[in-house]
Amino acid sequence: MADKSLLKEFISDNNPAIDDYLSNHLDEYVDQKDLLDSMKYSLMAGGKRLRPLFTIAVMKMMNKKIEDDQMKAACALELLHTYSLIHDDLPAMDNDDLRRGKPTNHVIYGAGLATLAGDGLLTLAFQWLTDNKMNDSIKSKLALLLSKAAGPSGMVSGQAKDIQNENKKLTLDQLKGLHREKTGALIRYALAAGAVMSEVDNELERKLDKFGSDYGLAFQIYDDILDVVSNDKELGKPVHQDGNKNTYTNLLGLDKSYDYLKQLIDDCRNVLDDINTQYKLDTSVLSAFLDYFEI
Ligand code: GRG
Repeated sequence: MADKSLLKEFISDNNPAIDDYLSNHLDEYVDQKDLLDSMKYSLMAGGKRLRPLFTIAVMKMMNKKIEDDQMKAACALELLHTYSLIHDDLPAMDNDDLRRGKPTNHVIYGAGLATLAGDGLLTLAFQWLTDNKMNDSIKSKLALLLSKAAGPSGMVSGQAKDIQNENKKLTLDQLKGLHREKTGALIRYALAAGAVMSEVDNELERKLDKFGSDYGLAFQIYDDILDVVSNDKELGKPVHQDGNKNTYTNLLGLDKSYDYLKQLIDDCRNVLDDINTQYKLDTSVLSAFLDYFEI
């Protein structure tokens, strides 16, 4: 198993500030109490904060200070990510009763308020990105990138493909395309947001984008693998996942899914080596994010 200490240290150094920002600032923006409770319930339900952590990691690599405005922009993505999970769990979508071991938003607040909590978080994300004192060029770049990543050319498109292709067998390329949009686009954006706020040059922006893109795909494959492996562990015998679901493990089998994951992790490491050599930047924290994958 990889040594996760640097990743753990980075998380424990930065998650409290992310959690504080989210929990202390939401109230200012939400007028209706039940809506606020519902938004806060999912926002503070124990997410890993992976996406804002990535934005912060890039900025720290570039030796940029994370002031209040940058924290607000980094946390905007966590608002948007939380919306996607609330909507994904709704009866009309995955109809899940549990997330992170707790009842899902609609189980507590009802589908109507849960839908609105998601809508509120999505909209507020763009307010937090733009209602701050960063310069206009940075703000408009962030808003454009996030709208592309989250909207109908990104996550929403991936989710639509997922729903429309249930019970149909996709090719590997189709599955990759779906997951690059559904899961990968926000992770890719998280890196891009750090690059934009650090005002890096175009070449470095492209390299970080390649890292984000490969990491996003790896994250989804790992999620698919964990679904199978953790079921095996819990029940002490192999469990056949719903074979109709479009997952890497269903399409490639477990061994080939692991191989593909390893290949993507290698690709990510190569990008970081390249950044380290060319820009003399300390990529150790970004590299530590790869230790999330226990392979
Ligand atoms: C409803 C428009 C719309 C989109 C939903 C992201 C998504 C699209 C659905 C989630 C499905 C899912 C569980 C995918 C697996 C990978 C993934 C995105 C897991 C959740 O992200 P984490 O692990 O969540 O970062 P935490 O709980 O840490 O915040």
